[in-house]
Amino acid sequence: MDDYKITFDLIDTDKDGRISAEELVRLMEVLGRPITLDAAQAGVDRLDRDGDGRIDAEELGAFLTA
Ligand SMILES: [Ca+2]
Ligand SMILES: [Ca+2]
Repeated sequence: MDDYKITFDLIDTDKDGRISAEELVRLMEVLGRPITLDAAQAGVDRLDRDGDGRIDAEELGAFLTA
């Protein structure tokens, strides 16, 4: 399994195969760097390539391996 998929599974807490802005907020809280939902949504939008408003494993991989 690729490293980014392990990372993805850690972030995707509801296991629906997509990282939502809410999950990003939770991740940053865990990392001790809390962000607002608006900031998380902006981050999701930046990585989102197919325009569904969420990050899938491929989109995260494209970001991490860029
Ligand atoms: Ca999810
Ligand atoms: Ca997407």
